[in-house]
Amino acid sequence: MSTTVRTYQEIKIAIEFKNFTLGVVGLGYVGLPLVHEFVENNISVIGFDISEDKVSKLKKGISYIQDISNDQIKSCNATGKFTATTDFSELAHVDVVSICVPTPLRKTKDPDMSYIASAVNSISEYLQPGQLIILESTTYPGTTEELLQPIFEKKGFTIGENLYLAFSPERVDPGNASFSTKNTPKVVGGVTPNCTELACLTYNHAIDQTIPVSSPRTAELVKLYENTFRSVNIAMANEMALIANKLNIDVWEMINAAATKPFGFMPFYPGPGLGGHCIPIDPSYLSWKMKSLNYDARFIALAEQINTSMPNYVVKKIGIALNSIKKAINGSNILILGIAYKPNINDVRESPALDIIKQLTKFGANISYNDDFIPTVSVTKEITMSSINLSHLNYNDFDCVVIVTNHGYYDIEKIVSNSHLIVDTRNATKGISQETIFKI
Ligand code: SAJ
Repeated sequence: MSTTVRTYQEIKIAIEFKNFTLGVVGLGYVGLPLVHEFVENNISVIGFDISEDKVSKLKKGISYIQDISNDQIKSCNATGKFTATTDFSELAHVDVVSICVPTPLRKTKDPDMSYIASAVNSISEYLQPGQLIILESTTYPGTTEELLQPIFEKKGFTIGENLYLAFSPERVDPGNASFSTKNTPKVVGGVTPNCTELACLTYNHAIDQTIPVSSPRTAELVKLYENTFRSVNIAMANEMALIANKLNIDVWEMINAAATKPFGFMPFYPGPGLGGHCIPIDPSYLSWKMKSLNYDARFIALAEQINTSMPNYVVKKIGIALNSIKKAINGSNILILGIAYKPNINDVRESPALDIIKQLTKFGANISYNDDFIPTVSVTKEITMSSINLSHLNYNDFDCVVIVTNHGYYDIEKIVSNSHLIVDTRNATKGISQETIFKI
């Protein structure tokens, strides 16, 4: 970090020639891969996090992120180009700051901006002339210009003259073997054209393609549109399941046939509900912002209503299945297979499996689960459960087996041939028609 006030051209040249230090605030599933990509490209990085535990793990070469290995952390450390710290005063010594902190929802479904606020307050305390600040956290359109910019201007800075500010949405998909931070195009929207240019020059060192747009709010909306697109289309697929059920049609067969259309169609599939820390959350940031502008984002609300109703629908289907053998949910032994929010990952956040377990428990069922990715789970403050190892269970000990998340390790044939009843929420039993199988 230079101490003299540099001109825009000097800053631009420094970034172009990798003569800069990047600060990454928030060393989670977004920040840590970003650190790795820049250090891999021989750029000095200081990683900032409030968690002492995360920082000490990184110093020891230990990764806590699925997509970054211990060896990758060790090699970052070995370059001497990476340090992790909880000391935010070090922000005074970086040229570019990337903010990668969580943006969850409060219980009231309003955006929880506390992580961004805390990061921005720390950054504003150590602001230096010529720094470039880039917000990556998913947030409502307007955050960069309405929340961050005024804070920095109050410190006496003029954006685009002696401080640079942009938004660039994170597009990290944990566990995605094809798309990484490096090869996923990076949308960048600066407050001024030179903010955009500096941010693109920065990312061009570590990411294959940057996509400049005209403003931070455009970039903020790009991210929300991407994930609202998924939420709405998944809701449409879920409603198709309800419609197909009424029409006595196999919704999976119908969607797979529709998916043969080589143009103008993109298949989404019904499921037990919408899990994860992105898709159920991000659209609410947009609808919240639009409410403040007296606009009702109806598609978002309708999608949320349908997606959140799916766990109820699954429980109803379980009731119908048990009823077919003259049993009630109350008192039945039910095995849930897969509680992570999607197959082959270890994330249970917002998982619909938790809602299904809660409802079945309320109706008096005895619940067990298997999920080798999730050894234990707190379903509620009162209910904590542990996964049963498949080798320790007999499927026919249960009145009903429910496939909620079809992890790759399940032997579907074995499950079908050894279960009294199966409720399949993922078409895991595709191609097997048996009257003991109830699909959503
Ligand atoms: N789901 C369905 N039906 C579908 C697809 C998904 O019910 O057809 C369910 C999943 O089971 C899960 C939830 O929706 O519970 C979300 O699934 P997802 O495939 O959207 O996966 P996520 O939540 O990991 O979304 C992330 C997002 N990545 C970022 O925000 C950077 C999303 O934008 C990606 O498109 C998605 O990964 C992806 O494509 O894998």
